[in-house]
Amino acid sequence: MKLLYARTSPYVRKVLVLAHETGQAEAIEIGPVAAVPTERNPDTVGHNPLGKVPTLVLDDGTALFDSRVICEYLDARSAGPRLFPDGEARWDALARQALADGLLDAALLLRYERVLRPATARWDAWEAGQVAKIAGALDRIEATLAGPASALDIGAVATACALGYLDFRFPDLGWRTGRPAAAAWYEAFGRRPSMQRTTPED
Ligand SMILES: N[C@@H](CCC(=O)N[C@@H](CS)C(=O)NCC(=O)O)C(=O)O
Repeated sequence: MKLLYARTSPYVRKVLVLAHETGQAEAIEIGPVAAVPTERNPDTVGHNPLGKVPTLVLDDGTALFDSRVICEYLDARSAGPRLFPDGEARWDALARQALADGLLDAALLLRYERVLRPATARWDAWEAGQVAKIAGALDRIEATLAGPASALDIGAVATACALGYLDFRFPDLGWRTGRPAAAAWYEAFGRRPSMQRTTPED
Protein backbone atom coordinates (compact mmCIF):
# COMPACT_ATOMS: atom_id res chain seq x y z
CA MET A 1 0.00 0.00 0.00
CA LYS A 2 1.14 3.52 -0.81
CA LEU A 3 0.60 6.64 1.27
CA LEU A 4 0.23 9.90 -0.65
CA TYR A 5 2.27 12.01 1.66
CA ALA A 6 3.61 15.44 2.57
CA ARG A 7 6.24 15.68 5.28
CA THR A 8 4.75 18.93 6.61
CA SER A 9 1.20 17.57 6.98
CA PRO A 10 0.08 16.95 10.57
CA TYR A 11 -2.69 14.63 9.35
CA VAL A 12 -0.12 12.52 7.49
CA ARG A 13 1.96 12.54 10.66
CA LYS A 14 -0.98 11.14 12.61
CA VAL A 15 -1.16 8.19 10.20
CA LEU A 16 2.59 7.58 10.37
CA VAL A 17 2.74 7.80 14.16
CA LEU A 18 -0.03 5.21 14.36
CA ALA A 19 1.79 3.06 11.77
CA HIS A 20 4.98 3.16 13.86
CA GLU A 21 3.14 2.46 17.11
CA THR A 22 1.38 -0.57 15.60
CA GLY A 23 4.48 -1.93 13.86
CA GLN A 24 3.28 -1.26 10.30
CA ALA A 25 5.54 1.56 9.12
CA GLU A 26 7.63 -0.80 6.96
CA ALA A 27 4.50 -2.01 5.13
CA ILE A 28 3.71 1.47 3.83
CA GLU A 29 5.36 2.86 0.72
CA ILE A 30 5.71 6.63 0.91
CA GLY A 31 4.67 8.66 -2.16
CA PRO A 32 5.44 12.38 -1.76
CA VAL A 33 2.94 14.67 -3.50
CA ALA A 34 2.26 18.41 -3.49
CA ALA A 35 -1.01 19.26 -1.71
CA VAL A 36 -2.11 22.87 -2.05
CA PRO A 37 -5.80 23.93 -2.07
CA THR A 38 -5.31 26.34 -4.96
CA GLU A 39 -3.87 23.72 -7.33
CA ARG A 40 -5.36 20.43 -8.54
CA ASN A 41 -2.60 17.83 -8.44
CA PRO A 42 -3.44 15.02 -10.89
CA ASP A 43 -1.28 12.58 -8.87
CA THR A 44 -3.64 13.04 -5.95
CA VAL A 45 -7.06 13.80 -7.43
CA GLY A 46 -6.96 10.60 -9.49
CA HIS A 47 -7.26 8.77 -6.16
CA ASN A 48 -8.99 11.36 -3.98
CA PRO A 49 -11.23 13.97 -5.64
CA LEU A 50 -10.65 16.24 -2.64
CA GLY A 51 -6.96 16.41 -3.60
CA LYS A 52 -5.81 16.04 0.01
CA VAL A 53 -3.18 14.10 1.89
CA PRO A 54 -3.11 11.68 3.52
CA THR A 55 -4.64 9.30 0.98
CA LEU A 56 -3.80 5.61 1.26
CA VAL A 57 -3.87 3.62 -2.00
CA LEU A 58 -4.27 -0.09 -1.31
CA ASP A 59 -2.68 -2.76 -3.50
CA ASP A 60 -6.00 -3.35 -5.32
CA GLY A 61 -6.23 0.37 -6.17
CA THR A 62 -8.81 1.26 -3.52
CA ALA A 63 -8.12 4.73 -2.10
CA LEU A 64 -8.82 5.43 1.57
CA PHE A 65 -9.12 8.93 3.00
CA ASP A 66 -9.14 10.93 5.25
CA SER A 67 -6.67 10.47 8.13
CA ARG A 68 -9.37 9.16 10.49
CA VAL A 69 -10.41 6.43 8.05
CA ILE A 70 -6.79 5.50 7.30
CA CYS A 71 -5.89 5.36 11.00
CA GLU A 72 -8.86 3.13 11.73
CA TYR A 73 -8.02 0.90 8.75
CA LEU A 74 -4.42 0.45 9.90
CA ASP A 75 -5.53 -0.13 13.47
CA ALA A 76 -7.96 -2.84 12.38
CA ARG A 77 -5.19 -4.74 10.55
CA SER A 78 -2.68 -4.35 13.38
CA ALA A 79 -1.30 -7.62 14.70
CA GLY A 80 0.17 -5.70 17.63
CA PRO A 81 -1.08 -2.81 19.75
CA ARG A 82 -4.48 -1.22 18.98
CA LEU A 83 -5.03 2.51 19.38
CA PHE A 84 -8.81 2.57 18.88
CA PRO A 85 -10.19 1.19 22.15
CA ASP A 86 -13.45 -0.75 22.50
CA GLY A 87 -16.30 -0.01 24.88
CA GLU A 88 -16.80 3.28 26.66
CA ALA A 89 -13.14 4.32 26.21
CA ARG A 90 -13.72 4.45 22.44
CA TRP A 91 -15.98 7.51 22.59
CA ASP A 92 -13.51 9.43 24.74
CA ALA A 93 -10.62 8.58 22.39
CA LEU A 94 -12.64 9.55 19.29
CA ALA A 95 -13.77 12.80 20.90
CA ARG A 96 -10.17 13.73 21.76
CA GLN A 97 -9.17 12.92 18.17
CA ALA A 98 -11.99 15.15 16.87
CA LEU A 99 -10.88 18.00 19.13
CA ALA A 100 -7.26 17.74 17.97
CA ASP A 101 -8.30 17.44 14.32
CA GLY A 102 -10.57 20.46 14.73
CA LEU A 103 -7.66 22.42 16.17
CA LEU A 104 -5.66 21.40 13.10
CA ASP A 105 -8.45 22.35 10.71
CA ALA A 106 -8.40 25.88 12.18
CA ALA A 107 -4.59 25.97 12.12
CA LEU A 108 -4.50 24.90 8.46
CA LEU A 109 -7.06 27.55 7.51
CA LEU A 110 -4.95 30.11 9.35
CA ARG A 111 -1.82 28.91 7.58
CA TYR A 112 -3.48 29.14 4.16
CA GLU A 113 -4.79 32.58 5.04
CA ARG A 114 -1.30 33.81 5.96
CA VAL A 115 0.65 32.09 3.19
CA LEU A 116 -1.67 31.67 0.20
CA ARG A 117 -4.25 34.45 0.35
CA PRO A 118 -3.16 37.72 -1.31
CA ALA A 119 -2.47 40.32 1.40
CA THR A 120 -5.12 42.65 -0.03
CA ALA A 121 -7.83 40.01 0.40
CA ARG A 122 -7.10 39.05 4.01
CA TRP A 123 -9.84 39.35 6.60
CA ASP A 124 -8.71 40.03 10.17
CA ALA A 125 -11.96 38.92 11.83
CA TRP A 126 -11.84 35.60 10.03
CA GLU A 127 -8.22 35.04 11.09
CA ALA A 128 -9.12 35.98 14.70
CA GLY A 129 -11.93 33.43 14.57
CA GLN A 130 -9.49 30.63 13.70
CA VAL A 131 -7.07 31.74 16.46
CA ALA A 132 -9.98 31.65 18.93
CA LYS A 133 -10.86 28.07 17.90
CA ILE A 134 -7.23 27.02 18.40
CA ALA A 135 -7.10 28.68 21.83
CA GLY A 136 -10.39 27.10 22.88
CA ALA A 137 -9.23 23.65 21.80
CA LEU A 138 -5.92 24.12 23.64
CA ASP A 139 -7.77 25.09 26.82
CA ARG A 140 -9.89 21.94 26.58
CA ILE A 141 -6.75 19.83 25.98
CA GLU A 142 -5.14 21.45 29.03
CA ALA A 143 -8.18 20.72 31.21
CA THR A 144 -8.30 17.11 30.00
CA LEU A 145 -4.59 16.47 30.53
CA ALA A 146 -4.71 17.96 34.02
CA GLY A 147 -6.84 14.90 34.94
CA PRO A 148 -5.71 11.25 34.94
CA ALA A 149 -2.97 10.59 32.36
CA SER A 150 -4.49 9.45 29.09
CA ALA A 151 -3.50 6.14 27.53
CA LEU A 152 -1.69 5.71 24.22
CA ASP A 153 -4.69 5.87 21.94
CA ILE A 154 -5.77 7.69 18.79
CA GLY A 155 -6.80 10.71 20.87
CA ALA A 156 -3.29 11.02 22.29
CA VAL A 157 -1.67 10.59 18.86
CA ALA A 158 -3.91 13.25 17.29
CA THR A 159 -3.30 15.63 20.21
CA ALA A 160 0.48 15.24 19.97
CA CYS A 161 0.44 15.82 16.19
CA ALA A 162 -1.69 18.95 16.65
CA LEU A 163 0.64 20.39 19.30
CA GLY A 164 3.65 19.50 17.14
CA TYR A 165 2.11 21.37 14.22
CA LEU A 166 1.68 24.49 16.35
CA ASP A 167 5.38 24.29 17.25
CA PHE A 168 6.24 23.87 13.58
CA ARG A 169 4.08 26.58 11.99
CA PHE A 170 2.88 28.83 14.80
CA PRO A 171 5.59 29.29 17.45
CA ASP A 172 4.28 32.88 17.71
CA LEU A 173 1.07 31.58 19.32
CA GLY A 174 3.03 30.43 22.39
CA TRP A 175 0.59 27.58 23.10
CA ARG A 176 2.42 26.43 26.26
CA THR A 177 1.82 29.70 28.09
CA GLY A 178 -0.71 29.06 30.87
CA ARG A 179 -1.01 25.38 29.89
CA PRO A 180 1.56 23.52 32.02
CA ALA A 181 -0.21 20.14 31.92
CA ALA A 182 -0.31 20.06 28.13
CA ALA A 183 3.30 21.27 27.91
CA ALA A 184 4.54 18.55 30.30
CA TRP A 185 2.48 15.85 28.61
CA TYR A 186 3.74 16.84 25.14
CA GLU A 187 7.33 16.96 26.36
CA ALA A 188 7.05 13.31 27.44
CA PHE A 189 4.96 12.10 24.47
CA GLY A 190 7.27 13.82 21.99
CA ARG A 191 10.14 11.57 23.08
CA ARG A 192 8.44 8.49 21.66
CA PRO A 193 10.35 7.09 18.65
CA SER A 194 7.15 7.34 16.56
CA MET A 195 7.15 11.11 17.13
CA GLN A 196 10.89 11.53 16.69
CA ARG A 197 10.82 9.72 13.33
CA THR A 198 8.00 11.86 11.95
CA THR A 199 9.13 15.36 12.96
CA PRO A 200 7.93 17.80 10.27
CA GLU A 201 10.39 19.83 8.25
CA ASP A 202 10.16 21.98 5.11
N1 LIG B 1 -9.68 15.97 7.27
C1 LIG B 1 -8.51 15.65 6.50
C2 LIG B 1 -7.64 16.90 6.32
C3 LIG B 1 -6.50 16.66 5.34
C4 LIG B 1 -5.87 17.97 4.88
O1 LIG B 1 -6.46 19.06 4.94
N2 LIG B 1 -4.63 17.86 4.37
C5 LIG B 1 -3.96 19.03 3.82
C6 LIG B 1 -2.46 18.95 4.07
S1 LIG B 1 -2.09 19.16 5.76
C7 LIG B 1 -4.15 19.04 2.32
O2 LIG B 1 -4.06 18.02 1.68
N3 LIG B 1 -4.41 20.24 1.76
C8 LIG B 1 -4.59 20.40 0.36
C9 LIG B 1 -5.97 20.91 0.04
O3 LIG B 1 -6.72 21.32 0.94
O4 LIG B 1 -6.30 20.88 -1.15
C10 LIG B 1 -7.72 14.52 7.17
O5 LIG B 1 -7.95 14.28 8.37
O6 LIG B 1 -6.96 13.81 6.48
